[in-house]
Amino acid sequence: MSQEKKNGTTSQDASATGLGRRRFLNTAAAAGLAGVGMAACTDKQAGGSSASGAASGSASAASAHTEANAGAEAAMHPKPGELDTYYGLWSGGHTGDVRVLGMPSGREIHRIPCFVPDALVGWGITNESKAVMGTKADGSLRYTIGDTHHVHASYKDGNYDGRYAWVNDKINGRLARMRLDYFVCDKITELPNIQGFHGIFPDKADPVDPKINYTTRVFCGAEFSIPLPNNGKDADKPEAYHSLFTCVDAESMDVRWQVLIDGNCDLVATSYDGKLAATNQYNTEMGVHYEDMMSAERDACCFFNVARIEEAVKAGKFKTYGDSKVPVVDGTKAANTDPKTALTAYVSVPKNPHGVNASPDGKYFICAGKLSPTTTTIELTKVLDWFDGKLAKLDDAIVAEVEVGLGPLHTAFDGRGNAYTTLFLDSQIVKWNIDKAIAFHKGDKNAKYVVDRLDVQYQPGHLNASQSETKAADGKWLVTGCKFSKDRFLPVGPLHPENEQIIDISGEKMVLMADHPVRGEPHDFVIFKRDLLKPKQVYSLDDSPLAVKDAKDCAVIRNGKKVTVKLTSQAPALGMREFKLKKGDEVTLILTNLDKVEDLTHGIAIPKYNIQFIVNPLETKSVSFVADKPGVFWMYCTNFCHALHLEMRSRMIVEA
Ligand code: K7E
Ligand code: CUA
Ligand code: CA
Repeated sequence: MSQEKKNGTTSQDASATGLGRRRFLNTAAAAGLAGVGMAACTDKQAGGSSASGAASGSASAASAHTEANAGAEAAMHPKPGELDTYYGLWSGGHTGDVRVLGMPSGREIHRIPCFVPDALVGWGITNESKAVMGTKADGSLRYTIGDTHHVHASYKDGNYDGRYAWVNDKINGRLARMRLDYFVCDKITELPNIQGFHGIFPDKADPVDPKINYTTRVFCGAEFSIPLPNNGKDADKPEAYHSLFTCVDAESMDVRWQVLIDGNCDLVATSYDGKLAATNQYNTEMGVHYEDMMSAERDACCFFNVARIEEAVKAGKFKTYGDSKVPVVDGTKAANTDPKTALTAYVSVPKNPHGVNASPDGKYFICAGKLSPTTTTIELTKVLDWFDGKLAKLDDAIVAEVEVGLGPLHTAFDGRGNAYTTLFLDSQIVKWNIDKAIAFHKGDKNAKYVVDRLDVQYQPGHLNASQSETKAADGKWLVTGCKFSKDRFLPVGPLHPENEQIIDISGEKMVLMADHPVRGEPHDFVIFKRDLLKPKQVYSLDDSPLAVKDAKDCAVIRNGKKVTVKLTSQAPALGMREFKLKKGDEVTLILTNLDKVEDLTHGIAIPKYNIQFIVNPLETKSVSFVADKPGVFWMYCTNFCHALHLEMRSRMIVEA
């Protein structure tokens, strides 16, 4: 074993050999990055050092299915009728949705459409979903694409409380909220004056009021800097480019405030005491050009003092940009040199860090180096000490900075003091012990902080462990989202699925249990115990003011050209067998599903009118359209509901 200390970064070599795993994309990917600043990784990597505990890792994977994890094996393959023990909420990437998986089986149970229309449920077709998604003046959708990366759920007492989850849209800078009682998106907020909204994290408590021990804010990081205001005038003035860190109210989904910062935002983390939020920054150089973003050896993790920011907003110490009325406080370095009044604190972190994750004991934020082979452990009480004027040098809040392997991206936890970090370039997960990393960093060169390594297939992005981002981290399951799957599944042409790999982390060694193909392209996800959620199976008629509460209330109500059609569905018939419209009518059709039986969903399609949506038990939805095509249109139920499902239709007659 060899180790060295360089530029304040300590490193440990988990042991020799094991270049085999580099056969895959690693070499090419590393070579590609070399040109743009892998320099920080030093010559050690060439010697196959820090990242090369692989041999043992792959050996454990190969001999995976031993008696020790027979229980895990059984849990992974629930028998018919058995339920999973965990929920997983998965971002869908540029499908713009959120997926719900049962864990540890990895079975996909549901998709929650948010930013992108969904043909199954009629998301983007019904008036209710269009109101959430946002429309242009002509009633058409403002956006039809999205790119979801980070999904996180609301907290109470440091654990999920089953109220909400949130997910970002990187393309159009929007935050969506999902209700976890119905598993539907109920609000979307577009963030002003930002681009490339990437990291999000809900707070876990109020920074001031201890009674508010649950989520009331959601923090949003803007990855791309843009000229402020972005009006086409300052494209060639790099100094005009800025990035804003945004706070959204968890309940109203209004934007509360923003912070103008130096550098950019990548991923976001929040402390368990509510006092601190932070965002990793890979572009402290404020580079507008690609190469410029990799010129510095160290970037930063920017901390936000939430209470002070809100005091500044209250005191009127803010400005606004463009049409936005959102208060923007000044969090730039120049404006925050005095710790005792500072709103922000920039802890330095090596080269283009990516993920930042809060340890379940509440003590640390861990930044993954990406272009540096290190993880940086920042002690939160020390950051607070700095804000109190009790820590002379902010970077003294760094209690460990250790080598873990090539391309560290994200970190998960087992609640037993171990961290698990994805190594994108090494195609590995490294398990390392936080206390030992701290000891090693302090100078105890016998502290073996690398516990295990596991080869994954291939190039992992996110990973997460069961309950990892809560105080109840249980160290049972780890999942990693591999960005490449190459030879792992039947070939289906040029586009490969992603490979989600499920790993048993209950023992000392990680054991790879299963591969699951997933449609592109999940990023982050959370896995939590199923008893934290109590989803409802049936709506209440009172959920919609439009509800048609009785089949007798079905009617065509005319007011000039404006026509309201009130309709009910109850297996196996619709409330009206036929109804008449006139060509040119501006129609709003309201459909209530009067079946109150669990799982009895109906759908309604109107041929040639491009309309299809479903109504769940006791749910009401509406659509508006112009009856511009005369003729007979068989509206039919699309969702199999009954032996007479095929007969469940109604004639919409549009008179010429
Ligand atoms: Cu690493 Cu967008 Cu979370 Cu993807 S980000 S992996
Ligand atoms: Cu109602 Cu099918
Ligand atoms: Ca950089």
